[in-house]
Amino acid sequence: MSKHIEKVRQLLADHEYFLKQKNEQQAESNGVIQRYAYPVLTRNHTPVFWRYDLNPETNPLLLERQGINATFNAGAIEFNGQYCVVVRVEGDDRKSFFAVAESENGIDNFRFWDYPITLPETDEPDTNVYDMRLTRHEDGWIYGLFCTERRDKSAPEADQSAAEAKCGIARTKDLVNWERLADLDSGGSQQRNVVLHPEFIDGKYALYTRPQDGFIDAGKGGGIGWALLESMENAKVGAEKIIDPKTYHTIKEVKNGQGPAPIKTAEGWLHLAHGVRNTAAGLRYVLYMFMTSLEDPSKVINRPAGHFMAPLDRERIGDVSNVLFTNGWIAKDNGEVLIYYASSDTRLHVATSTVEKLVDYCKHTPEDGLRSFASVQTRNKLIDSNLEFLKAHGLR
Ligand code: M1P
Repeated sequence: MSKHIEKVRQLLADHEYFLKQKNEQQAESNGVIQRYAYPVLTRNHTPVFWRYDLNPETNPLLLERQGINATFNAGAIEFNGQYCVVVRVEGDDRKSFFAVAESENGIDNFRFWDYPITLPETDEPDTNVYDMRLTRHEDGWIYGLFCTERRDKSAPEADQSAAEAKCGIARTKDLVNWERLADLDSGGSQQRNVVLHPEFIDGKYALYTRPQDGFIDAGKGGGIGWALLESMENAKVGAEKIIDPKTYHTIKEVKNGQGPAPIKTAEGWLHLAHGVRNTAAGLRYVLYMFMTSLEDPSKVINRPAGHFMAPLDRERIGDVSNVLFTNGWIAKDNGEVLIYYASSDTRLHVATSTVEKLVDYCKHTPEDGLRSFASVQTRNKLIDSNLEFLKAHGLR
């Protein structure tokens, strides 16, 4: 027995040592964002007591019993003075669930709360739930909108992979107790990446949607949509318009989706999103930004071309390689922004920036000219102006 207790003590001590490791800024930065050397959450951050049976009678060999495969795509919120992320945790059984992890600085030493979130089900149980977007709405609730996935009932028995995606809705005041509301009724379309806007618009709730014809394929759908709703209870999408469409030969040619809820700034709403393109090696997911008008958040006012962040180095490899995905960021009172992004459906990272830099990035990065010739013209303008500057200052 004492030998077993000693082994458990060692397991806990090793884990504690690992959780206390400090993160470091990466040397390289483009000035807009600062990446960090280590992911903020990996499967190894999950508590030992989620994975091992510590009882010597039922597990004398002290083997891991219920492994965790990945910790990724996380919603984020400042809560009770802590930086909290609601993480998509995926067990070895391939089921995802939500769990809160918190950190004092948002950069390192994230710790999971003792229990994952017990998310109530609706009358039609979810097979899998993932990618929660958190919105602190002006109605006083914190909403979590997420994807609920179930088998496509119309698929033949031989097809055990056809699925249907809907937007699940839950709300909370404390991140512990969640009230589950009816799934979003979006007519015939499949929905992932649905995000609640934090303010009422004309007295209504406003959603960023992503209608698709199929589970993976956008079909005739796709693009980031906008819909106004009377209520979040029995929420139903009526009129829906696409405000940011998928576009040929761009980083969002196949599909795109709103990331976290937008951040309000003096110059407009800042949006972070993901765009997907096709390659010979499969789909490539990158992050991009845009801004919408304060008066009308469905009107895009700035469209910087191309990706804001793309998978780099070790980020490129994982369960679904070549993927960056985000559904959480936190704007601090001092203007700093913590961007939580996941790489390759495996682990969660943080990058830092500021509202000032992100607005500058959105306003001053040229739009996509949609042709190589236009891209060269845009770059030549920059080169002309820079060469003039360098000559004028005797630097060339
Ligand atoms: O595997 C990459 C991503 O694929 C999906 O994103 P989208 O809805 O745009 O297709 C989601 O399943 C997401 O969780 C995942 O990271």
